[in-house]
Amino acid sequence: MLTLYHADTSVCAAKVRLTLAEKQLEWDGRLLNLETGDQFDPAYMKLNQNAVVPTLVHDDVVVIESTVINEYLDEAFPQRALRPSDPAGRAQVRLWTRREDAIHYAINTVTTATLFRAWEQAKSEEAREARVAGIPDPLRRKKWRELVDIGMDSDYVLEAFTAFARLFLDMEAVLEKRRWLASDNYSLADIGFLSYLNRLRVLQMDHMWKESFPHVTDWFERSMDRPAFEAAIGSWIPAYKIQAYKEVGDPLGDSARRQFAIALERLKL
Ligand SMILES: N[C@@H](CCC(=O)N[C@@H](CS)C(=O)NCC(=O)O)C(=O)O
Repeated sequence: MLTLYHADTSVCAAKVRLTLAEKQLEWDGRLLNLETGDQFDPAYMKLNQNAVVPTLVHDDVVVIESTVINEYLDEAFPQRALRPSDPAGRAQVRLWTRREDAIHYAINTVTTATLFRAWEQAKSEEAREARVAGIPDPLRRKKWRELVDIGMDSDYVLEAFTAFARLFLDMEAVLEKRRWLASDNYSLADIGFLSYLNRLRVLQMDHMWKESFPHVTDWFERSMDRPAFEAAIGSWIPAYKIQAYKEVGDPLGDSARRQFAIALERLKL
């Protein structure tokens, strides 16, 4: 029996839902509301001491960390394999998936500078302070405060856009030569980035690849065409959140383009 603790728009939970969908596995979901703090419930924190989703429970085995969960699923359920069978191919998958944490951090930056910032600004000063005081890690607290204060102009955003620029440059170079990131077959490497790019898309920031990286654009379209995309990502994002991402993203188009151009320039130097 597979149980996934997840959240509707969580990008890392979506990565695991993609793997479950691609492998056509049956699973039970426990949906957490991250905005009201379900992740801090002591019973949940016994499963995942980091107070984040996703967490997978497979019979009596508890697995945390989305990248590790995906690899676990592919090993525990070898049918519809999502990794090549040869060591060289698997090394390619790992080279991509080990970058997911950096991209996760960057997506968290952009979501905080846009949607979370808008939500925080609608709150009273006291409620905003209470939210920031509730972040246990001082580095995350500092980042949250700066992004809520200055949004897209923060250096955290430039750092995030630099991570995206580096990723798209590398993806483009590989996708010129083969159909998918790790080989000619779809794999955990592709799954690892799809929900992150989709977050940028709903924030109206897909110009980052559409205007400069044709192979990444084609990869993203082919990935979205797979039935797993709708099952694992599209159908989980509530309409009001799609609308909210668009409303905050639209007016930020120019500053996003400007930051991305600076990031690309930086990498060419
Ligand atoms: N490295 C972890 C990251 C987990 C993570 O940050 N999850 C986010 C959602 S994508 C979360 O639960 N956030 C809740 C919070 O920060 O309070 C993984 O890949 O599983």
